[in-house]
Amino acid sequence: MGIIRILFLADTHLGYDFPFRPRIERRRRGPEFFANYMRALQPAIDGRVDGVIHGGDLLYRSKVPPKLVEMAFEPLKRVADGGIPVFLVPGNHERSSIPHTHLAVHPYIHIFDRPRTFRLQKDNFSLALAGFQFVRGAIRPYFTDLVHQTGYREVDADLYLLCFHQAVDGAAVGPADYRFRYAPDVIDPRQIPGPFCAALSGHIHRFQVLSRDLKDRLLPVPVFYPGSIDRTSFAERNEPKGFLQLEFELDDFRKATLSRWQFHALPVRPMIQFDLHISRIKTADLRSWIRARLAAIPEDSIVKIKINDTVSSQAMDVLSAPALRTLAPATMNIDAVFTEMRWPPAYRKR
Ligand SMILES: [Mn+2]
Repeated sequence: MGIIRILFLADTHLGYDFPFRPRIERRRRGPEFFANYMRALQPAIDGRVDGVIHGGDLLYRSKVPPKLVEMAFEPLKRVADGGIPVFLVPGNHERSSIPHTHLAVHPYIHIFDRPRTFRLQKDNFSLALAGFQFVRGAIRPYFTDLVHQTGYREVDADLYLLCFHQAVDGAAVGPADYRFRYAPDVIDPRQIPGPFCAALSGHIHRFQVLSRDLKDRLLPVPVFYPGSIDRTSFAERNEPKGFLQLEFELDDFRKATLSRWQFHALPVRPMIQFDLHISRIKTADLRSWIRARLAAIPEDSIVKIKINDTVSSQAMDVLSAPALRTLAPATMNIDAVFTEMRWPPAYRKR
C-alpha cells in the first residue's frame, strides 16, 4: 500500500576545526565534516527519501557565527525546497536550541524546540514524529512525562517514531566499550511507550541499534543511533561512520511496520595513536623516532602522540604543535597530548 523512506543522520558537528579566519596554515578537518554531511544528505537531495531526521548536534557548539548556521542549513533547505520535510532535534552542542534560528526558517524544516509531534504524510500513509530537544541533567524520572508532553496521543497516524538526543541504558562508547547504565541523565528504554515502533537518537557517536536491555531482555522499542558522520575524537578511532536509512511499510491490511533499515558508511581517515615514553629516548633521537613512525602510516592519517613522563624544554622544541607539523606531511593532522605536566618540575606552580 505504501512505503516511507527516512534518512536519519546525527552529530554532524559542523564548524569543528573550521575557522573562518585561520591564524595558522595547516590541514583542517572541518571541510571533511562538511563533505560527509553532503554525502549523507545526497539521497535526500536526489529525492530518493521521503523525509530527513537530524538527531542533533548539527553544529559543534552553540556560540557560532551566523555564516556557519547559514552553511549548515543551506543543504537542508535544498532538501526542503524539493518538498522533502526535514526534522531536527537540537542537541547539547546547540545548548538545546538552534542559534540564529531565523536562518533555519523554512516551511518544510521542523525543529523540536520543545516537546511536540510532527506528522509526515505520503499518499495515504502517515508517520507521527514525536520528540523533544536535548534535556540536560536528570531526564530519567521525567522521561515518561516528556514523551507525554509531545502530544503524540492526539495525533492520528499509522506509525509513531520517537526522536531525541540522549543516552539510553546499554548505549556503548569508547575503545573500552563503556556502557551507559541506570544514571539520572540516562533514559530507561523500557519506558518508551508501546505505540512507538522505534526511537531515533543522536548524542552517542558510535553507530548502534539497541534491541536488548542490560539484562539481555528484548526491548519493546528498539533504539537507533546513526552515530556521528566523522570521527570527532580518538575515542572513536576504530568506529565506522555513516548514517541510516529506514523504510516503513503499510501493507494491504493497513498494518504499518518498520520493514528494513540500513547503515551507509562514509569515508573516514585513519586515526593513529603512538605512545611515547620520553624518558627512554634521547632528546637528540626524538625527531628520527617520530619521522620513522610517521613514514610507516598512511599519509592522510590523523595522529596523536601520547607523551608519558616529564618533558624537558629541549624535547618541547620537537613536540610543540608547530614543530611536529614540520615532521609530518602536510596531508596529516598531528598533535601531542601530555599525560604529565608540560614543564620540568622547576617550572611547576607550588
Ligand atoms: Mn555529539
